[in-house]
Amino acid sequence: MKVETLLDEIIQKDGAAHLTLIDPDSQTPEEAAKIAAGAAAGGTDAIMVGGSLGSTGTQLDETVLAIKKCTKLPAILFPSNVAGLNKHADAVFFMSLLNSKDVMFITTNQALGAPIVKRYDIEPIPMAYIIISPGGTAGWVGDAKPIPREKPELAVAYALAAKYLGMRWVYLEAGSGADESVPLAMIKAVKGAIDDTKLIVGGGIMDGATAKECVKAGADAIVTGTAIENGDVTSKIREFVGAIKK
Ligand code: 1GP
Repeated sequence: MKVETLLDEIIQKDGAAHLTLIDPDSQTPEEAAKIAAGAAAGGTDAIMVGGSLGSTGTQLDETVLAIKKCTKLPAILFPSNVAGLNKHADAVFFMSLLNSKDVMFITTNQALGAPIVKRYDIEPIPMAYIIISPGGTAGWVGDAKPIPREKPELAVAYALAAKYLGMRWVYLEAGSGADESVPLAMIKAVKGAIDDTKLIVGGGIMDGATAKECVKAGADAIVTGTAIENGDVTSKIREFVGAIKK
């Protein structure tokens, strides 16, 4: 089954999906595999692999392979540029950073990457990536003009543009480790506008209660990474999964 179909079905059945983000630059491939296995035991739906810095080459390759060895969950690439592609993954969020000021992150990396995605035969999932203030490293590296937190209408405008361009997924990103996650009013306004286009929310979601609020506001999927960096991965993921699923 296609990864996108699987995610669609999970969202339909459970009300929301949980995605665990693993940055290959943050630990060894063996440690990444342990995190993935722990997250799988906690009930996460897929493993996203990527990061803004250093998620390339051998480190990425060995991390994806190690994750694939220890879990049956789909591994979805979350690349910051063309170097974040890898042939061992199941799918790639084929994303455009719509509010970047640099065409590299809007269409150039996509053009450079598209033939590679085809050659590797990994499933592209079309996604708009929209950086919300503060935006973190992703915002800085991607040369974004982060959307001010009190301007949901700007996020709506970008998300609607994504929908009209045919993208089936929209990701509102506050930045990894952000002090505050994407504002609930913004999530609500965006989901109200894009309707059946899937909405992913990530950045700064540190507990189940916050994840639940994001889903109640309209998020179809929640991404967490930082929250599982210390402590017991399985119980933390269980907290998120228990909070967001029907
Ligand atoms: C970053 O949205 C993701 O791209 C996850 O953010 O690390 O804050 O969970 P956190």
